[in-house]
Amino acid sequence: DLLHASDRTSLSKDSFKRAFIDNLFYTQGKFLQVATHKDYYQALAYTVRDRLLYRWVSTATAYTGQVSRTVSYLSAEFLMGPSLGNTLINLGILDEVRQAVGELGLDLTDLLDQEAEPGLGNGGLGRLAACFIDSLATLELPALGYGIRYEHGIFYQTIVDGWQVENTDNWLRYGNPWEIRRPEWSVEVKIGGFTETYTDTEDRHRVRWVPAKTVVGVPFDSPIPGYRVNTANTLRLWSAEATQSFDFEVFNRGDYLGAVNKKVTSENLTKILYPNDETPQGKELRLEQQYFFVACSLHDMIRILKGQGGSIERFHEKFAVQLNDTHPAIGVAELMRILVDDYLLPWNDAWSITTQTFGYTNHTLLPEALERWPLDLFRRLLPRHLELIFEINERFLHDVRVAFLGDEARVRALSLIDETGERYVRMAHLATVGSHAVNGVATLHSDLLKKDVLADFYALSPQKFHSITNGVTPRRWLALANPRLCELFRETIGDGWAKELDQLRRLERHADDAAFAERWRAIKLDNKRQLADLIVQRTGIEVDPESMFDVQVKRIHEYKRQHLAVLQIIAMYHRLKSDPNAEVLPRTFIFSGKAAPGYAIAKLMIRLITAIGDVINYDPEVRGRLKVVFMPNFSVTTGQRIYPGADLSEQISLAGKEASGTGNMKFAMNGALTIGTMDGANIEICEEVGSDNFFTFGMTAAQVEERRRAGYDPREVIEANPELHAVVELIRNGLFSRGDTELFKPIIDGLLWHDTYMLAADYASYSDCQLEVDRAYRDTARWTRMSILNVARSGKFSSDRSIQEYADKIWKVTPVSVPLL
Ligand code: 26R
Repeated sequence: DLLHASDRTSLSKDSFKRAFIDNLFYTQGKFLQVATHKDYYQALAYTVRDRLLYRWVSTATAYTGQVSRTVSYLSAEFLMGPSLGNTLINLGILDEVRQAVGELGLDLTDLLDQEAEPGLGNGGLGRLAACFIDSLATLELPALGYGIRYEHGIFYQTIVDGWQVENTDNWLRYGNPWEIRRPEWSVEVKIGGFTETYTDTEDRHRVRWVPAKTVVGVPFDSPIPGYRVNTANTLRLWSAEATQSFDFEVFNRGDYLGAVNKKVTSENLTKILYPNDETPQGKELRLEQQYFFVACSLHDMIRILKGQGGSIERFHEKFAVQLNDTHPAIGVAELMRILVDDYLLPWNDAWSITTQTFGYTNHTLLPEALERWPLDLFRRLLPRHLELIFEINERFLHDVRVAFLGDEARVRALSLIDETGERYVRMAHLATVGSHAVNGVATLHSDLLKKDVLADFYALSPQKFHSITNGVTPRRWLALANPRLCELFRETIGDGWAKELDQLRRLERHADDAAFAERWRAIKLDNKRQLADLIVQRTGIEVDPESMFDVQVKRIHEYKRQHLAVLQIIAMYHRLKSDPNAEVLPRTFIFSGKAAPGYAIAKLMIRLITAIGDVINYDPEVRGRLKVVFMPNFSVTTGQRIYPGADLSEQISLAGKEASGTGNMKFAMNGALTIGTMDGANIEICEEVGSDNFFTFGMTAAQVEERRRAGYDPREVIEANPELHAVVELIRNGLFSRGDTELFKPIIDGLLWHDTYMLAADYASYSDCQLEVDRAYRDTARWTRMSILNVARSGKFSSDRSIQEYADKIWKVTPVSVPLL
């Protein structure tokens, strides 16, 4: 009763205003005359947080008495994006709060813009984790997100002279009002050292791990509110700190600098997020990070289990632990270590608990992204875990020999240890063997997993394999990002769609309504105007909102083929130059995305994009009909402004390479049409919206394989295609590099001599398809209809659907409704 109607919980406007002023005074120590926008933001954040904490405490209370299963989503990355706007949406108080701060003379949008983005992820995988915890809370499923509180997230990208420059991200600079430090739940993590055998009191042979150092993991909790439910789950991120006792020991020996140094070394552990570029080889700190957060998280789950009076034998009944790729796969060995060494469970019992606990999601087929750790490095950091992995492997390979009657080729292929050259631990194999369920993230990707990367595992245990197509949260990617479109939804079909995205189907019957189409176009145009403002502000380039906004935003990578789009843009430019009166549909090409700092070709691809922009944007003969823009520092925040303003979504990876893609879904639900290959979730988007409303081109994954088998020669293809040939020559001759014929040579040579991602093979098909796009866009009514149908049929791509599938097929968890205290 103490909580009711207080200024910390009430959602009424007046109460909110009082609380806001209160926080400005008593948490920020400021008053209206001297407060900055940052102060107002902080005061608002704390005001909203109080309302959130009320739900959080209610949720924790509801869960404590419960015997139901909890999902632990283990992910090295959570790319959350700013919290304030999303929290206002999920609590259902956005409009009231806009009014409340308005009455105090403030503009909510300005305040929302103050929040630093926690960029604790690289891209798709990290953002998926963020969408998933939003959906878990919305579906009222008990869940914890476990990850790493990096002090510096993904680097901040600027463009200098057309090149990417990386700047350190410092998201914690002004503090983070959404987190609560919980030192009382700190965990000591041991690393390094050696193992020794001993005989226990019952005369059994045991192994003891004598670690070299200890690091303390301190949890920082953030509440994750569901959409218009009382549930607020927890995101628990671990931060590394030095142990006190450890410092004193060295200090007492008089080695002050040594003590400080060791402290600094420990705290380095969670300093920085690794960009997904370098192969994992030799990245010792990365393995340490992975072990650190996994060990902390498993320890935390056991604390929770014990707190509820549960016994360790029931661990798997209390927790369903999902491994987001192989980054947390060391958890399999760690849980075995805890059960076997600390709790002295028999091996088979421990193994049964472990495999019933874990599920593993694979996110990539690219061989260079499959994690392998050199044995020496692994032994140096985790000597006991390596022994356990050997033991797991021995028992597993015994089963393999039984199943395949001594087929030693299979044994080598399946082994957890790669012994083809230098020896490695194969993390995908550890994750697969240690889990009861393995899943891909789109239908094609799951099929390819079964056919290629994990084919031998599939032959051995086909029942383990699942496919769960990714999804994105409509709360952030529609309700928050595209308020104008959502207002039209509300007037037309109500607001049930935000929780049941399939309800967007009700828009279908308006697809041929001229007045509705008119409003639809006006909204898109408004969104494009806003995007154009942002573009000029960030790049200085003026773009015409009436032109088609053709957008490709994602990490810069050869397999994603941003340079295929570049080739095509140059062809259009060439057409215009050859005939200045040529009918060229005005287009604005918008690129955005980060290249991994160590990935030279990807950085050169950015340089190529900015280079063609520098020529095309300022060529008077083009008369503004073509513009090429590279928006710096793609992030959740900029994404929220880009997707709603897009007409065309470029999803042009080589078929078989993009596991799923999730940007493709965000575009479609915001009314952009897709030009895409039959890759990842593009296939399913095309299926849902109908092939009449989707522009497909290029080889299928099967055709790619066939073509490669037949012997692929890119030069032959380029030679035979005058348009493509001309484009390659223009780049090669230095048209976009002031005559410098060396600058783009690595890209051109790659194209001519290897063309690993088969741009040449797909070029003609892509170019033809773009002409089809032009034709469709010229027919305004047709385009609008297609756009409406894309949105109306995008319901499948809600992460609520994905999470429901995980809950049913893999986790076997059911909702727990939370009463407010
Ligand atoms: C091991 C290390 C070098 C590393 C490689 C790759 C670390 C992180 C990555 C990121 C990968 C695994 C990733 O983000 N994959 C993306 O996952 C998305 C969510 O499932 C998919 O939509 C997307 O297709 C896929 O590329």
